[in-house]
Amino acid sequence: MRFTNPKVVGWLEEWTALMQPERSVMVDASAAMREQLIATLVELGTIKALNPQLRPGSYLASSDPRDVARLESRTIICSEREADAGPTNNWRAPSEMREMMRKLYEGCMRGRTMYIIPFSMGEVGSPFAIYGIEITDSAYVALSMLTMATIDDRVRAAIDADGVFVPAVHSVGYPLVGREDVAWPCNPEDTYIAHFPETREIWSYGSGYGGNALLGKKCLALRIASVAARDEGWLAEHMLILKLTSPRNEVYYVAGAFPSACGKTNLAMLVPTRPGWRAETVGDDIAWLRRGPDGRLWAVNPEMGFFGVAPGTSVKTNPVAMETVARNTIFTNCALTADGDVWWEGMTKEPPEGLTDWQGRPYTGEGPAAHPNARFTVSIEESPNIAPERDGVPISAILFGGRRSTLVPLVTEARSWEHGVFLGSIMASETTAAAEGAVGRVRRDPFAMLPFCGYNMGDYFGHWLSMAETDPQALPRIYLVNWFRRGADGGFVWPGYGENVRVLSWIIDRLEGRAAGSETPLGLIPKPEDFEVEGLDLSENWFDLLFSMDKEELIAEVDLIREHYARFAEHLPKQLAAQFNEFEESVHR
Ligand code: GTP
Ligand code: SPV
Ligand code: MN
Repeated sequence: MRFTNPKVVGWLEEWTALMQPERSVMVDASAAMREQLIATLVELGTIKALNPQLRPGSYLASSDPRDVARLESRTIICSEREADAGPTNNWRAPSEMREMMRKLYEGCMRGRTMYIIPFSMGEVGSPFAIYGIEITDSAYVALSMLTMATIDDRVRAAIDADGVFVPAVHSVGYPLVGREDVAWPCNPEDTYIAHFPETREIWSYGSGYGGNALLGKKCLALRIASVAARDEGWLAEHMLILKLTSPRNEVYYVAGAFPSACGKTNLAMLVPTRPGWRAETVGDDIAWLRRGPDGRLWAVNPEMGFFGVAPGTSVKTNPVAMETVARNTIFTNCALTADGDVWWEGMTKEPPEGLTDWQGRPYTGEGPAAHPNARFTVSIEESPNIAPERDGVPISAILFGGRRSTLVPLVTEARSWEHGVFLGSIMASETTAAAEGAVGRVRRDPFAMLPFCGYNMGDYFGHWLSMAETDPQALPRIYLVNWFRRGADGGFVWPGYGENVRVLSWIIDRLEGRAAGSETPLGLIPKPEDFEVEGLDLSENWFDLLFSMDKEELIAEVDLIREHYARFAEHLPKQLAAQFNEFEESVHR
C-alpha cells in the first residue's frame, strides 16, 4: 500500500530526508489503524479513555494550555505578490517563508513516527473532490483526520495514478532529541500555518490544534479551495448546509455563513420547535458551491465529520449534537467528571461534584472547567439526523450571521444578489474563543471568511458579484441574521436554537411570496403580523427589541464601514462602493 508514482514518492522522500522521522506509517481507514493510533495516544497520555458505560468508544484529549485555538496571527498567505494576499491576511514572500520554515522542519521529526495520510475532501471520484496528502508527526492529527476527511484506498489509488494532490506538511515542532516526549508536544514560539496559493501547498508547524493542524479543513477546504474556486468559477465557503422540510412538505436547502463559534453547527442540527417542520444536517462548517446546469447554486459538504464547539451544547439547546457525541467521539479540552465522563459549561446548569478541569486540576469553581473552545470530533455517521444527500443540494437561501449585541436585526432580506454581497462584505461579529486573542470585540468578518480567504478579500467580493453575471434570478436569496441581540439585562433577547425555525419559516414565506416586509437600511424586515412568536416568552415590545435600529448607531456604522472599505482600495468592486453610497443615503433619509 505504498505509493509508486514518482511525483508522490519524490515528495515523500524529500520531506523524509528533511524532517528525519524514525519511521513512517501509511494511514488507512482500517479498524486496526484506528486502534493503533488510539493505543499510541493513550500510552503517551494525550488522550484518556472515557467510561465505556457512559461514553462508549470515546476519549478525552487535553492539549497544552498554549495550544487551544486557531492562531490567526501565525496564519500566512504566501502568494508571490503581496496584493494577492490582500489587506486582511498576513503575507510573507514564498521564497522567504520557505527558507525560514525549512530550517524549522530540519530534523523536526527525529525520534518520531511520520504518518502519511492520503485524503479526499469531497466524495471520492466526484469531479469536485480535492485530494491531498498530509504528512504529520501527530497521532492525534492522524486520528482526527480519519474522522474529518475521506480516507480510503480509492483515494490513495487515485493519487498514485496521476500524482495530483495538495501537499500538506505538518509537524508539532518538537523533535525527540535528548528529551522525552510529552502528552501534547507543540512549539508555540515557532508556530506558522503557511499557504502557497499559486502552487497549492500547505506548510504547518508548531501547533497540534484543530484548524492549525487538520490541514484538510480550513487550510485546504477553505484557504486553498477559495483560490481554486476563484480560478474555476465556484465558491468555497465557511458555511453550514441545512435541509429543511416545511409543514407543506416542500424541501428547501439553506446555507449559512456565521463566524467561528457563532452558531453554524447548532443551526445545522436544528430541532424545529414549530409543528410540521423537519430539519436535517448536510454540513456544519464548510460548503463548496457551484452553479448547476439549471443555473441554481448547488452545495456539497466536503467534510466527513464534525469538529464542533462543546460549551453551550446541551440536551435542551442541541439534542442532536448530544446524541451524536454519545459514543465514538474524541473530546478535546473538556472537563472530566468523577465517573469518567465529560462535562462543559452549559451542558447542565450546575457543574457536577468532583470535576477535573481541562488542565487536569481539581475544579474549584473558579473560571471555566472546560476550555471555552473545547471541541468534539465525531463522524457525521454518528449523527441521528444526517441528510442522505452527499453529492450536491440546490440552495434556496443564504444566511449571513454574526454576534451583534445591538444594531443588526434578527433577520433582514437583501434586495438583490448585489445588495446581499454588500451585506456579506460588511458583516461584523464579536470575537470568540475559536481563535487567539480577546473575546467579545466587534470586528469585520466579511462572509465569515476573514480568517479563511486565501486571496485578496476585495477580489473575493468581486468574485461573489461575478456569480450574478448570468441568470441572477436562479441564485439563492440572501438574508442577514443575528441570534445574539441583548436586552437591557444583558441577556439574549431571542431564545435561539430550535426557535430559529421561526426565522427560517419567514424566509420560506418570502421565497414563496407569502409574506411582505418593510424596508430598512439593512434590507427588508418582517411585518410584525407575518412573524410567528406564539408560545414564546417575549416582552410586549419584542418587535422593537429584535428589529429596531438605533439611528445614532447606524450613523456610527456608516463610518466604520467606510473605514473597512477603505482598506481594499482599488480592489473594492465599484458595485459595492455604489451599494455603500446607497446605504449611507438611506441611513440619513
Ligand atoms: P465553528 O465550528 O467555530 O466554525 O463554530 P459554529 O459556527 O459551528 O458555532 P456553534 O454552532 O458551535 O456555536 C458556538 C456557540 O454559540 C455555542 O456555545 C452555542 O451554544 C452558541 N449558539 C449557537 N446557536 C445559538 C443560538 O441560536 N442562540 C444562542 N444564544 N447561542 C447559540
Ligand atoms: C473555526 O474556528 O471556525 C472552526 C474550528 O471550525 S477550527 O477547525 O479549529 O478552525
Ligand atoms: Mn469553522
